[in-house]
Amino acid sequence: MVFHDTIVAQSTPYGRSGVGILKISGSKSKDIAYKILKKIPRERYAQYLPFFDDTNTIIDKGIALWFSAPNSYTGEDILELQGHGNPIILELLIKTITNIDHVRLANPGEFSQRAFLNGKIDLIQAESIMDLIHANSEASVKSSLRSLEGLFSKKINTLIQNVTKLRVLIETIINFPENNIYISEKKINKQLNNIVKYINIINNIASSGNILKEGIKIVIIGEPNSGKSSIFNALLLNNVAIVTDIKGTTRDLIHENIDIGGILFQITDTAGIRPTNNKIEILGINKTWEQIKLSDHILYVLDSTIDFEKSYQKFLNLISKFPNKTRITILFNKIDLLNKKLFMKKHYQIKQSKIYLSAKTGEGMELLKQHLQEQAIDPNIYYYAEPIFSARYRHLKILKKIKKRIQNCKITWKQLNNIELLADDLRIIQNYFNQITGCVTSEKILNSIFSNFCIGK
Ligand SMILES: Nc1nc2c(ncn2[C@@H]2O[C@H](COP(=O)(O)OP(=O)(O)OP(=O)(O)O)[C@@H](O)[C@H]2O)c(=O)[nH]1
Ligand SMILES: [Mg+2]
Repeated sequence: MVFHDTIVAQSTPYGRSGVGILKISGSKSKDIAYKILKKIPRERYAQYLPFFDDTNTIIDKGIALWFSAPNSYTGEDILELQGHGNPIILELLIKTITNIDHVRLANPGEFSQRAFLNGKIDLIQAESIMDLIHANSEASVKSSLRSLEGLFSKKINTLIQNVTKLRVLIETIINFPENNIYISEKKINKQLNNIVKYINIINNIASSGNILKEGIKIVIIGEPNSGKSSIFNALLLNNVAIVTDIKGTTRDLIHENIDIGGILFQITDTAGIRPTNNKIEILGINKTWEQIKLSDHILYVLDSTIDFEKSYQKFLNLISKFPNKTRITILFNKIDLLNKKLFMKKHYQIKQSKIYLSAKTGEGMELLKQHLQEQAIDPNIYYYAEPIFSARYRHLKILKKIKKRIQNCKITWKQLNNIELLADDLRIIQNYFNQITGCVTSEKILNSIFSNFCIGK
């Protein structure tokens, strides 16, 4: 695909930095190279050259890289200039470059859009690049990279191949009845079942990719004054939540993201759960319950100075209302106020994981972080096992639709045994797959995806 305009953008973040990179893509890249560098750099070699402005004055010196079409990221001629990260110099360079006719600043995501439209990357890979730019923890970055290598595409393609095989067989039966090809009902059912099974596997793995991007949801709950907000602040190393000795201080939910050992967590501080007539507090407690339902892991805080039997009984009463599979850890807070060893003896009957800590002195806080990390990489809990790749909600939504459609198609097939209807269903299912891989996709979807990109990508 040939684009009329040549585009330029700064790939590095704005502001002063060690290196500032400009990326140029399009048919005018050669003219730009002659103007700025007085030559076209040797292809795929890093060359140290002076950069000239409109008045032929040297404004910077740096590395220039040249990639000829079609062997470049976008499939077009690409020039990359790596100069000093000085905003004034970079702006002057951009001004010099855009003074050439049909050269303009790139829109967000336009480089990747061109790469996609020129068949250099598929839609899944394009979306992964966006994930990569926005990924905010180390593990998320790795997950996005995996998708970029096309792992998700590979799995989806295997699935498409299975659907296509079945489709081809069925279309052949319909269109060439003289060939007398026969396929048993049982065999068709088996193939449809296999497709559903494969979708389930992809869904499980893809969901873990989303967990990574969003952060594993941790909610801190417990009785008023047990020290929930203090623990929340200690985890974040920041006094985000208000702490007082007045019961019912926290009313609203407070969410913060935190990176522990490369894994992203979303931690939420909540209103203490207790019977109350205070209208605002009741609203806060309702919100706490809503958050509990959304969470992957509940941290239940107990004040160690309060009679254990009583507070543990309260905890046991609440636990029956928690969602089934949610992980629970009891945090015995304020251990700075008592003799820990004597205190721990009483807890042999506790089945849940427990940690002794003091938000005040910091004792046990590292242990808590380690614990959160360990739980997060337990494959039985978060399906965090290899291979993880990042999948957008759109993919998951389409997979859901496909699964539903296949289930319906199985029912219709069983009831009516109509091979034409089955062929129709399979065609629709294949179209859904195309929405994932981007073979057929409306311009509207495309534009909305690429407009989420950063400029310079
Ligand atoms: N000695 C000691 N005091 C603590 C500790 N953690 C919290 N406190 C004190 O306990 C009181 C309540 O702390 P908060 O963190 O506000 O408790 P909370 O559970 O968020 O309370 P609500 O928001 O009212 O539900 C404050 O006076 C804190 O200073 C601790 O580890 N040791
Ligand atoms: Mg609080």
